[in-house]
This record gives sequence, structure tokens and C-alpha cells, in this order.
Amino acid sequence: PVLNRCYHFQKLKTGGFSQVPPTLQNQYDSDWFLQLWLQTNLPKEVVDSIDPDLQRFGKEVATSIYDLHLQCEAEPPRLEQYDSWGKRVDKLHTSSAWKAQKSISAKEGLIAIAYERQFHEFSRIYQMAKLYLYSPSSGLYGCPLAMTDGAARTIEVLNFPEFMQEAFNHLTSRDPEIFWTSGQWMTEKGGGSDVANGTETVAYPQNDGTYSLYGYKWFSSATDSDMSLALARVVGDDGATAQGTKGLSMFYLETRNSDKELNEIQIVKLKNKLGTRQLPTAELLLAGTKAHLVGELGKGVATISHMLTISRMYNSLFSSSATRRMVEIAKSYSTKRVAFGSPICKYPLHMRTLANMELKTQSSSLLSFELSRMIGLIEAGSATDTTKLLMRLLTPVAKIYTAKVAMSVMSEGLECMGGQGYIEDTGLPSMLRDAQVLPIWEGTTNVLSLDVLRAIQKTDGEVINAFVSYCHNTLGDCGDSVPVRKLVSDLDKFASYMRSEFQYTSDRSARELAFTIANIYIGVLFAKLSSSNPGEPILFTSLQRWCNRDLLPIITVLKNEPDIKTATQEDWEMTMKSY
Ligand code: UCC
Ligand code: FAD
Repeated sequence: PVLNRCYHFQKLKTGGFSQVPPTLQNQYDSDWFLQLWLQTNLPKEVVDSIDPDLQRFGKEVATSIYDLHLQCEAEPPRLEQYDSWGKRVDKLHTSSAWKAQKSISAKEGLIAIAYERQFHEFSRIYQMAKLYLYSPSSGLYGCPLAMTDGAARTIEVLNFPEFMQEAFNHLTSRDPEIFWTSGQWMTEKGGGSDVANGTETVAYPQNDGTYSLYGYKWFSSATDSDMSLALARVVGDDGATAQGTKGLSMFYLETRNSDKELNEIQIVKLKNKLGTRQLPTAELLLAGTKAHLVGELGKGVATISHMLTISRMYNSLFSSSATRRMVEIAKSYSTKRVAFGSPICKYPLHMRTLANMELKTQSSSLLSFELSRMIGLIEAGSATDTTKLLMRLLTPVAKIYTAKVAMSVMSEGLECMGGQGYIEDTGLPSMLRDAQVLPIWEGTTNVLSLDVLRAIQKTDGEVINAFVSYCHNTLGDCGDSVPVRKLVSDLDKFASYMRSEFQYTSDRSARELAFTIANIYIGVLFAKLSSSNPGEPILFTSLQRWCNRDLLPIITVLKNEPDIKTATQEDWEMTMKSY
């Protein structure tokens, strides 16, 4: 009789219960927040035009493209350095799935849409919506796309230098046979944040007007790219180079010559990484790489910042879309997993956990969507000065905010799946591993917080005036509810802080400053979306919950601290005691 009761566990049987896994629905259909944002920010005829494409793509990213995503992870790139006869070949092998992602990117117009400008200033929004759906299923192909778009934009801003015209056509093509991707080679061993002091790569002028680059690039993500933009120091006739940022210039190079041989580049090794394993990140030796100087001599950082603006915008978008995907999966699982007799979605505590994740996702998405709205206006030539200033301020703000949110939601999301969240076969842990790069590359949180501070100082406060007046004007159209009044009051407190005490803001408080700007602006975006959609009361709930938080860490933190010098000394002593 005992054996009879245990029949499930006899022989090959492993038990009678199988958990129904979480499912991915059509990622456009299931994303009411994205749809509503598009309907609010696009003219109806544009929504009507792009909706069928987004519907179709939303299904593919949840099915066939998602399968490729998993395959990219399962078959990471491999480097073959020597052939069987000892010849150095540096052959990079990538999976068929990775190659398929390139083809999909071209065919879907993931870069092209932004440059065809069929929908004028709304083209970026359309592109953003597709990238938002695509990136969590892209097997990290979104990374080369970010740099590709950044390169195309740089060429456009520089007014199409003749030797880059053809490259632009490749970068923005819809034909997979023609489509190119670009790399971005800045980081060297001595400094990724501080390229001004870390860059050792030198550029020797050649008789034909080109340059030969010699150096060691410490991180190259898109090692299979067709071209790259790189920083190097031009060597003068006297053999000397200028040090610091004034010595840096930007170069354009093609990674292979007309015989398809590497352009005097050695792929020294592939990086062994925590995540982003799908991506062929390598260390590269430049041993006489033929390159063209682009932009002004000694203005390399300013020139490459056009690329950084785009790739940071992508970073924000991909952070928020990864966050959205995790919430989708956790939500689905909550309806399928039963514990203590009920589906876990029935437990208020679990639902509160999910709702907090949802609010973070909405906040993050709002910021990244907003960047696409602004860049679209700038590119179409219809941006006001205020929009241009806001774009400069909000690009680093959005990058750091969304990346930190992505990490926190990835961690919480895995926990929502219980032990299964920790199991590699589910495909879930890679979401956490991949997200950890988002706050690091394209400028770390600290470095971009300092960028925010610098953007404010460099414009002598003009950026902040634009921010405050834009927020005020927008809130003025958002009614007179309690959360809107709270936002106005917080904005006033912030403006007053910036007027009277900003001069005391040291580098030490740059993070709090950047996150305060993010919090207020997100509040304004919630207020705008909610007041534009009175038929969606749940948006008002998001606004209320958002405004119930402490939105002003720059004020709260500084209020509770002794003066900067003492606080900095305390930091040192707390951290370094007995070191
Ligand atoms: O990580 C990388 C690629 C990874 C893959 C990308 C995937 C993306 C998404 C995919 C998701 C799945 S590539 C490496 C990225 N590296 C960085 O981001 C570097 C981080 N460090 C910084 O941002 C620093 O703040 C530096 C390098 C910009 C600081 O350098 P300097 O030399 O000290 O810079 P200065 O003196 O502050 O600025 C020099 C010039 C100034 O202009 P001028 O000369 O006209 O006065 C600045 O105004 O550059 C200008 N500038 C900027 N302009 C500097 N930063 C900016 C900016 N953000 N926007 C406009
Ligand atoms: P460091 O600059 O040494 O920073 C170390 C720490 O110091 C950070 O926490 C930083 O926030 C902090 N810090 C630095 N300066 C300050 C300061 N003034 N105040 C306060 N804190 C500070 N680079 C490329 O050029 N091309 C690529 O394709 C590329 N791909 C990458 C792919 C991956 C997977 C990774 C992980 C990195 C990649 N990078 C690439 C490099 C990346 O951009 C850099 O690693 C990043 O910018 C940080 O530079 P670093 O590693 O030199 O760190």
C-alpha cells in the first residue's frame, strides 16, 4: 500500500507535477503603456501607419526572434587566432543566430527608419518603439546597433565627409547584404572614463592624407563590425603628441581592406565576461591601421560625443525595455505559480512587489521615450533651444537612472520566479548578468553624474533654467491635483536650491543631483501622460505613487550631512579604516 501511494516516484518518473512556465505574449499587444504613450505623442495618422508593423513585430520578438536570442546566448562567439598551418588569421566565429539578428536589423529598418525620416520628427519615436520591442530578444545585437546609429548620426552632424558618405549608406541600409555595423573604440587600459589621460593610441600622418594608427584598444564590443570610430593622438613632425583632451582626435576606419583582410588589426583575445556573452567583445591591437581624421584636430572627445549621445540614448531605451520584459515574465509567472493554495498573484504582498516593479518600469520607459521624442525634433530641425538644452541634460540623467532601475528590477524579477529565477536553463539569469553592464559602459554612473554637473556649469545654469521653466510650463497644463501641486512645490524647492546653494554642490553630491533631476522630470512626464489621458485613472495612480516618494535626494541628503569637507573626511575614514 505504501508503494502504491508513491507510484509517481517509481522508475523514471520524477513526480506528478510540472510547473507551467511563464509565457511571452505579443510584446506590443501586451504593452498598454507603450501603446498609450505612442497614441499620446504621435498624430493619429502616424499611429495608424506604424501600428500594423508594431503588431507583427511584437509577435516575432516573442517567438522566432526570441528563439534566436536564446541561441545567441547558447552559442557565444569564438576566436580562431591561427590556422592549422600556424598562420595568424584572427577569425571571429559568430553563431548563425547572431548573423540572423544582423539581417533582421537591416530588414526591419532598425537604423534606417531614423534616417529615412518618413514620419519627420516622429521617425525616431517609431524607431524607438521597434527597438524597445526588439532589444530584449536581440541576443545583445542592440549593442552594435547603438554604435551603428551613433556613427550614422555623427556622419550626419559632420555634414557627410566625402570619405564617409559610402559608410553612411551602408549603416542606414535595409539590405542585409549592404548593411554595416560600426564599433566605437575609446577605452584603453589606462582609462575608459578618463580617455584624456588614458589614451596611448597614436596616429601617424601618411602622404596620402590618411593616418596609421598604433595602439591597444582594451574593449571593442562590436568586433565583427565593418567600421569604427576611434580616438587617437596625432604625432607631429617632431614626433611628439599633445597630452590630455586637447591631444585627442577622432578617426574613421574600415575594419577590413578591399581583400577582406583585417586593416592591420589583431584581435588579441575575446573578453571572458560576466554577461553579454553573445557579444564578441575583444582586445584589439592596432598595428598601422589605415584611418581618416574626422572633425577638428584635438577635438576628438567633442566629435565622438555625437556618437555617445545616441549610444547613451540606446542604453536608456534598452535598460527600460529589459525592465519591461522582466516585469512581463514575472507577471505571467504570478498567474501560473501556486503557493500556499493560491496563485501567487492573489497575495497582496506579491502584487505590491510587482506593482513597485511596474512603477519603476513606467518611470524608466517615460524617460527613454522622452529622449527619442526630443532627438526626433532636433534631427528634423524643429527643436527649440529649450529642447536642445534638455537633451544635453537628460541624456546622461536617463542613462544612469534607467540602468540602475534595470539592475534593481532584474534582481527583484528573478526573486519573483523563486528558485527557477536562478536556473540558467530558464534563460532568466542571463537577463541579470546582461543588465549589469548597463550602468558601466557608455559612462559609469559617477562619470555621467559628473557629466550632468558639467553640463550645468558649462552653460552657466542655462540648462537648469530651461529645465525648470519647461517643467513649470508643462505642469501648468496638468490640472491642480494633489500630486501636481506636490511636483510644483518640489520643483520650486529644487530651483531655489540651484539658485542659492548649487555653488556648494561638489562632485561628491553629483549623483544625488542627477537623480533629483530624473525624479522631477519623470514626475512631470507622469503628470503630462495622466492629464492627457483622463480616461485611464490608473495613470493617475502611478503619478500619485511617484509623487509620494522623496523626489529631492540632493536636498534630503545634504540637509542631514555636516559640511562637505567633514562628510568627505568621514567617507574616507569609514571606508579606509585600517586599510
Ligand atoms: O562603452 C562603450 C560602448 C559599449 C557598447 C554600447 C552599447 C550601448 C547600448 C546597448 C545596450 C544593449 S564605448 C566607450 C564609452 N565611453 C564613455 O562613455 C566615456 C565616459 N567618459 C566620459 O564621458 C568623460 O566625461 C569624457 C571622456 C567625455 C571626459 O573627457 P574629457 O576629455 O575630460 O572631456 P571634457 O574636457 O569634459 O570635454 C571635452 C569636449 C568639450 O567640448 P569643447 O572642447 O568644445 O569644450 C565638452 O563639452 O567634449 C565635450 N563633451 C561633450 N559634448 C564632453 N562630453 C560631452 C557630452 N556628453 N555631450 C556633448
Ligand atoms: P574606470 O574609469 O577605471 O572607473 C572605475 C570606477 O571609478 C568606476 O566606478 C567609476 O565610476 C569611478 N570613477 C572614475 N572617475 C571618477 C571620478 N572622477 N569621480 C568619481 N568616480 C569616478 N569601450 C569602448 O570604447 N568600446 C567598446 O566597444 C566597449 N565595450 C565594452 C563592453 C563591455 C562588456 C564592457 C564591460 C565595457 C566596454 N567598454 C567599451 C568600456 C567601457 O566603456 C568602460 O569600461 C567604462 O567606460 C569605464 O571605464 P573603465 O573600465 O576604465 O573604469
